[in-house]
Amino acid sequence: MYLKATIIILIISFLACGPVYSDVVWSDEFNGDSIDSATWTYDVSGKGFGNGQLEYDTARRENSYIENGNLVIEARRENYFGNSFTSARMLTQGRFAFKYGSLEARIKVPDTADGLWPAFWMLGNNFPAINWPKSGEVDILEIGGKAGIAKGLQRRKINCAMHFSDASGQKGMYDAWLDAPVDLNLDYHLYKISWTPKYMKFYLDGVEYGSCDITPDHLREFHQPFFLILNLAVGGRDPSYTGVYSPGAVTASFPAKMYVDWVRLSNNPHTKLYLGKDIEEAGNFGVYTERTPVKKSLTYEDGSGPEFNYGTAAALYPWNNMTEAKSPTPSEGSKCWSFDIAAGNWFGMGVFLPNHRNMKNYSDGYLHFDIKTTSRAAMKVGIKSSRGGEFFLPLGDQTAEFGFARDGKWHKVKIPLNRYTNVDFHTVHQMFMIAGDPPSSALNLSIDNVWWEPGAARPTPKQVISVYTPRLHQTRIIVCRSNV
Ligand SMILES: [Ca+2]
Ligand SMILES: [Ca+2]
Repeated sequence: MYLKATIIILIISFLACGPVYSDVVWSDEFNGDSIDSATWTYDVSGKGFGNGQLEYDTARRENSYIENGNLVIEARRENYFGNSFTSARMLTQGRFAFKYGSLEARIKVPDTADGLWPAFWMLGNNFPAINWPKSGEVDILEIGGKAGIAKGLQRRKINCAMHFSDASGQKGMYDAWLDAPVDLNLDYHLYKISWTPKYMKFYLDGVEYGSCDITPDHLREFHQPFFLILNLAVGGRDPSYTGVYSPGAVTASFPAKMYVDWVRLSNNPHTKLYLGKDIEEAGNFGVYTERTPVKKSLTYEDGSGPEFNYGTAAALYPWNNMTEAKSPTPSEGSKCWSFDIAAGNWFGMGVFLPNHRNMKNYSDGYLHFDIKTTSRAAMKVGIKSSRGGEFFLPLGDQTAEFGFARDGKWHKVKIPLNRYTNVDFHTVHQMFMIAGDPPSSALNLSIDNVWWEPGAARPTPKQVISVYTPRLHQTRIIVCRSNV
């Protein structure tokens, strides 16, 4: 009787002691009609991602789609812009990231023999603004590697891996390998990472096979949010994971399909979610303003602090040939940026964020800044994103395009942000760049009052019709090119 009461009290106090962990706090079940463009975007490239991968990764429906409650990534053997294969590499950067928790996926991998390399993995949210491997990489599942091929175990040998900057600043790596008891391409299996402030542990079907202590100081990268990647790579030039170096050496059957039934994140007491809709900026956004009414502003550091790479502050980096000059009277407030630029050498600077901002609400808005110079030198203004790329727009030479004039007075420039094609506005990490080719004579350039104005809200498209922003003319360009 006494024992029973104690047990009941224990149960009651357990239930009353706060949140219950191991709840699924985020998932993509892939049970809808189409891939959720609010969660997933694409790396579109045929350049091999530093691994010499042979495929061209596309955002086409042929290479990724929903079927019977699964995400399917389909690799094909076909000529595409000079590559011999196509596939897809899907990411959640700027849409979904998390820190700490248990992330598990139910995946049926294709028969990898030989040359296929399916992966379920993550990169640190500050990639690529912060260089790999300092940004951190975590591979939850890789299969199809040359170590398996050498032993005839390419359908069973899997690994997990972590890439980081080690205590001496060199490339560091942890990995663990497992020979599964069955060929993994025959059915779905569960691939999981359990991540706490103390460790990362890796599992196949609930059985742990890898564990790494992440408490050493030099593993700071594993205490920031990570975003997810699902992809199906084909081969790669030397050195590569598969050791299958040429299209002719790829013996796997095509089309090859990687099925993902679901991806689920369960929480622990330290879990934090970073959902695109929660982190998107709204209202006028101050890049470098004092009095202009803005909802939020960047704060600046010099970029040298130990936590800068993982924080939200910005740094102004003069890249080349821009020397701080005595300020003129600012156009706004009590300070401005002013630079002396020498003749005969290219110049450039940027407002750098190690961690991107979600500026999706500004893709149809405006970039505003005040500028003052007498120089006729060629100049261009740019923005850079972590996905997609960077884009520089030339400022009119002697004209008043966007409000720019070169008469030595302050001018207010207003550039429509939809001129910045190829920028993923979900992941902007250079919010204002200005650069130019070598000028024929020395000049002074002053800038002030830099801010972003949002555009009118647009409905979210049901399907991904272009990769980074739902802008129809980009889609037309892509269609034209693929018909050539
Ligand atoms: Ca499903
Ligand atoms: Ca100012």
